[in-house]
Amino acid sequence: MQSYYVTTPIYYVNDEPHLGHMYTTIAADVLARHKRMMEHDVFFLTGVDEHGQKVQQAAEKRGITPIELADQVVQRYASLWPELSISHDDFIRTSSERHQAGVAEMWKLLLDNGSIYKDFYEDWYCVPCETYWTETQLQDATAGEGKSCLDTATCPDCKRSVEKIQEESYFFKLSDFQDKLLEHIHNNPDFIAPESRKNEVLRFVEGGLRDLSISRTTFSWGVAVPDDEGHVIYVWIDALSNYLTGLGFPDSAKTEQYWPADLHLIGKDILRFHAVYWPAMLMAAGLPLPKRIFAHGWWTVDGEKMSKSKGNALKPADLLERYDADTLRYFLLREVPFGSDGDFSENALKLRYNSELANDVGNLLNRSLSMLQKYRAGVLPEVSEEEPQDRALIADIEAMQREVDEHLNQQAFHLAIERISQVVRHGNRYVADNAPWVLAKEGNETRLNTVLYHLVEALRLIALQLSPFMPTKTQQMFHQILNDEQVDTNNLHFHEQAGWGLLKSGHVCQKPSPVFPRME
Ligand code: ME8
Repeated sequence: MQSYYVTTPIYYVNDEPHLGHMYTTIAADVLARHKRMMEHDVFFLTGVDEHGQKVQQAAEKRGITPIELADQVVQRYASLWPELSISHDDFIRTSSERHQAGVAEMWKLLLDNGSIYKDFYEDWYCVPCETYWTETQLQDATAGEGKSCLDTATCPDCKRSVEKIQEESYFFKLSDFQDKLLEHIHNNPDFIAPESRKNEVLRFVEGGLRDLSISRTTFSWGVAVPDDEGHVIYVWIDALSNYLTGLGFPDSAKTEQYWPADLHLIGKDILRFHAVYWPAMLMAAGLPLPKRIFAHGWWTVDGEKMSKSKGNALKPADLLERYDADTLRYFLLREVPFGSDGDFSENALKLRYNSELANDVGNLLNRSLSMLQKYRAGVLPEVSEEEPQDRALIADIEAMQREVDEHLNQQAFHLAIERISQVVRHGNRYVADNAPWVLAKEGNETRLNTVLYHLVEALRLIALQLSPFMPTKTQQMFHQILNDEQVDTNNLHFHEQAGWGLLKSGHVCQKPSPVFPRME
C-alpha cells in the first residue's frame, strides 16, 4: 500500500489557537481524508511547539510555569480538532519524552557528522519569531520614515523589538549546504510550492548562507544540548525535528514506513525554516528530504494582520458558534487559492455558502429527492435507455473524479472544489433541460425514469468527492440518498464507491430534508 505522510506546523503554545491554525490543519485534513479514500496508508501529524523564549516569557507574564501554560493551550487544541472533524493520526508535544529523546539523537547525528561547532554569538534576536538577525540584515531592512530596522531595533518580519544577544553558542554549518540545496531545489521542481515561494527560497540561498546559531544559554525552557547542559537547543532545531520524532525517530518501524514526508504544509511565515534549515539539517544528518513543502498564504481580517494586541484574531469558538465546521472548512479552502493571501469576511462566507451550497448543491439534492418521492414514491427506477446528454453527465463526473485528484495533488483546493461545483451546476442544468415535471405530465415514464436515476446517482458521486471537505454534511447527504444511517464518511473508498451505476433500481431513498439551509 502506498504511504502518505502529511504534516502541519506544530503551533506555539504562547497563545490560543486562531483562524490561521485552523486553516493549515483543515487543509492537511482534507488531503489526509482524500488519500485515505484513495486507499493510501496515511499518517497525518499535527502538534504543538512548547519550548523557547517566547513561550517562557508568555508563561512568566501569566505567573505560571511554561509547562502549565503548555498544558492549558494543549487542551484548547485537543478540544478544537474534533470539533472541526480533524482526523490526525498523532499529536506531538515537544515537551514529551519521545520528542526530546529524538531531538537529542538528531543533535548527536549532526555532531558526529561534523556539522556542529562551538563559538560565540554576538548579534540580534527576535523573540516573537524566534529568529536570529545579523546587523547587516537589520541595516538592509527598512523600518519606514527613512530608518533601517537597525536604527529602530525592530524585526524585519514582524516589526517588533529585537534584542542584542552575546553568548557562547553552538553553530550549525549551514554554509556547507548552499550548493547542495540549490542543486536539490533545481533537480526537484515540486519540492517547494507555490512557484513564487520557491523563487523566494532560491534568492535567499543564492544570497549566501551563514552558519546558524543553534543553542542558547540565557534561558532554560527547551531541550538541553547532550553533554552540555548549560546550553538549550535552538527552538527551531527542536521544533523541526518533530516531523521525525512524531514517527518515533530514531528507531521505529513508522520512520521506515513514512519517512520522507510526502508533504509539509506550512504558512509562508515559516518558509525559510522549512525550505532551508530543515533540508540542510536532514542532509547533514544523512536523511532523505521531504518530497514537498507547500507554503500557503496569509489570512487577514478587514485587511489587517490578526494579532493579540489588536484583539482581532478570529477565535475558533466564536466562529463555531455562528457557523458549522463543514461550512468553515469549505469556505476557507474555496474562497482563496491556497498559495494566496485572503481577507476573512463573514459576508463573503455567507455569499459563498448561499450561492454554492444552499442554491447549487442543496437545491440539486432537494429537488432530485423530492421529485423521486413525488413521481416514484422514493424508489429508484430502472434505466432502459440513455441519451447523449445522460452520457455527457456521466462523462463529466468521471472527468471530475480524475481532475479533483490532480488538483489535490497540487494542493489546489479551490480548483478541486470548483471542479465539483461545475458538476453540480451541470446537474441543475440537466434538471432544467429535462424538466421532469413536463415528462411526468406527458406520461413519458421511460425518460422520467432515466432522468431521476441519473440525478440521484450523480448526487451520490458529488457527495463522495465533497466528503473530505465536508465530512458531516456529506454524511447527511448520504443518509438521504442511501437511506442508511450507518454510512461513515471516515471510511469510504473511491475504489469501491466511485463507479457509476452502483445504486440499483428498487433502492429506496429518503425524503429530502435540508442539509444546506439558506443563511440570512
Ligand atoms: O510558527 N493565516 O507556530 P505558530 C494563515 N511553532 N495561516 C496562519 C496564520 C494566518 N493569519 N496565522 C498562523 C510556529 N497561521 C512554529 C512552527 S513547525 C516545525 C514550528 C498558521 O503558532 C500557518 O500555518 O506561529 C503558520 O505557518 C502557522 O500557523 C504558525 O503557527
